Amino acid sequence: MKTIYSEQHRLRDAKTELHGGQLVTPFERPSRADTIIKAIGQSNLGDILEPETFAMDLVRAVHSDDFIAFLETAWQEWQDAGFTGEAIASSWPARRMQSRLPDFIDGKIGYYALAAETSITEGTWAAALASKDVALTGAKALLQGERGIFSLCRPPGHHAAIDMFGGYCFFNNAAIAAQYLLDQGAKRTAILDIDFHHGNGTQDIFYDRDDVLFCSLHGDPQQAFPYFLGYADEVGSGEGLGYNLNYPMPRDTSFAQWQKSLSAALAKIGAFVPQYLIVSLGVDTFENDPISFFKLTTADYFTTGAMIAELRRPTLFVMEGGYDIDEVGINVVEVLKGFESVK
Ligand code: Q9C
Ligand code: ZN
Repeated sequence: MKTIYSEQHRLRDAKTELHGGQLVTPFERPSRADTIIKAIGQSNLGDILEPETFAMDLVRAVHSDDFIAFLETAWQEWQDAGFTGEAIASSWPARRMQSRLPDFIDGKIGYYALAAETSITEGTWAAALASKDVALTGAKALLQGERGIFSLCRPPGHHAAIDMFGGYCFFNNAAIAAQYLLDQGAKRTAILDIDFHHGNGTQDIFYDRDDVLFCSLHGDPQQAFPYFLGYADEVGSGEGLGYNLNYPMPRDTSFAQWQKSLSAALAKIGAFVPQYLIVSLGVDTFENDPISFFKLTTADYFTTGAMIAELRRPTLFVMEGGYDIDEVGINVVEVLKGFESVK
């Protein structure tokens, strides 16, 4: 299996994340990709290729124009306002207030942020652009007949909604790839999100559509970020009714329990008969992940990859979360090796 990877991810190197009332070094940091690419290199999985550059139209197919324009200039506007720290939202259109877009950057960032932990910094825009190219290059390889591809996206994407960033995400790489596959002639694409966190952004983008089946396995929103979406009764709307499936699970969920949700999701995806499968691949379900609460072990990731391969669909793995820097690489490689083990 080929890996698509860009060094441009390094441009996303925020110094601050608001965590527990303190500004800490972000969990989503460049060394995550270093560990993953090193493990890929040592694994003999296959070649590591640079992405092509794709047109912004493909981003506009998923995100609103005003949101994209905001991301492009947010850091410059923050600096022009005289702020000396990284750009962090601190005011929101909360209940019974107006969702009207302010002019001033401190207000604008609150309008477009879904949470405060993710700061916008100097190279964020450039890194986010490269990350979507990594995803799209992987999708193009599927169109050209590859059976499995790994897009080592960083920054991640599944929390990014039509017009919101947050949860370490700016552009929704998996959603952009899915829309591209449809635009290139696919009738149906499924997205399986196995990151620990609910893929609220992907759900938002495809909620009223029946051409993308979205299935997300994640920590119960009563206990886990993003808190305000991801319940099992969110099943899609309009034509999309029945095409959004959430599998929230409690604290300390073991692989035996998690695997039942995975089997259920895979059965739904199989019945949908998608031309392509995109996996939002987070390994923050790992037992030692510093910000999550499931109990998967390294061996479980191989089994997970093999189960996904049993669908026998051309599959694009898009990197999302996973914050145990020492183990994130091996855990990703195990998923991909498990996938490759099924002939
Ligand atoms: N400060 C992804 O895995 N809440 N994003 C963090 C610790 C946000 C996770 C709590 C977690 C976002 C792609
Ligand atoms: Zn996550």
